[in-house]
Amino acid sequence: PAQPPSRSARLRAMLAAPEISFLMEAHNGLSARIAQHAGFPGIWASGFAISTALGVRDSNELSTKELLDTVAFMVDATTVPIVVDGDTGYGNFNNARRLVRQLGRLGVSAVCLEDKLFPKTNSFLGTGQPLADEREFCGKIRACKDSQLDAEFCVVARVEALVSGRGLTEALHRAESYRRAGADAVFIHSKQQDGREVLDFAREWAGRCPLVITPTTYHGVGVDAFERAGVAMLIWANQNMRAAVLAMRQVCQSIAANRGLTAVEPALVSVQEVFDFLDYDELDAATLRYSSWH
Ligand code: SPV
Ligand code: MG
Repeated sequence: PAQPPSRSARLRAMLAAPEISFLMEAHNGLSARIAQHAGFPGIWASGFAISTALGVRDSNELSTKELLDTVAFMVDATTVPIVVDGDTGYGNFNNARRLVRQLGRLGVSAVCLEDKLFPKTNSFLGTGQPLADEREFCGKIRACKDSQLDAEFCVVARVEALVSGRGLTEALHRAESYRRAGADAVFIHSKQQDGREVLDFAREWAGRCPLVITPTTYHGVGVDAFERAGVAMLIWANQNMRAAVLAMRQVCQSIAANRGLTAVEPALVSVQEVFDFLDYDELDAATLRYSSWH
């Protein structure tokens, strides 16, 4: 029988499709499972969200080993494609291509690399955002493409020129260089609120390769505008983590203040729901089948 398309093949098809696709942020096995269960066809393993969930800053405080350990849980918990936020690749081309091979062995479908310097800082911090040398970053993209284990694996080049105030011309120039170096898609990032520069970029880019965006600050713009502009993939980049922070803070404050659970209990999922969601029944069935084979 024909094999179903691999996760990487599905991710590649989503990028190539004429309609827009939506990726949801996840930061561990549970949030990945929740995102898939809600119907998202793919997952964004966000550096910001994974760092935050582990209680460290999105400033490359996490090691690659710690990232890979988290991503392994996310792969195990799901069947949809996962795009991993690889930041700057944790060093030079050599560190980046090793990361690509490690991600490939885990079953990850794509890595996103941004044209900044290691250690990176989150794009929404007011600090300066020094950009990588363009030729050096092109070499990093090429090294990753030359090293991937699976032909369908995608390397997404993230352009930070707009975030660092370099303007549309430089953003377009860099995006074109990264495309020529082998990037399968370009992620154009922006921290404006009106989405204008992303729409301008999309118009000028004119579909040279698939475009990826993350409307964290420009969430007020309806997704139809980006769909009409030809955006291939839209990432909801951090909302699961931010929801978790809010919910955990509220529940901790309430339990501490009330010295009891009466106020929070109605707002919690039951323990039984957690058992159901993690499919404890499967383990019962497997125990019957395997614990005494004859
Ligand atoms: C992330 O989710 O870690 C990202 C996207 O890189 S952003 O935080 O918008 O820079
Ligand atoms: Mg990130």
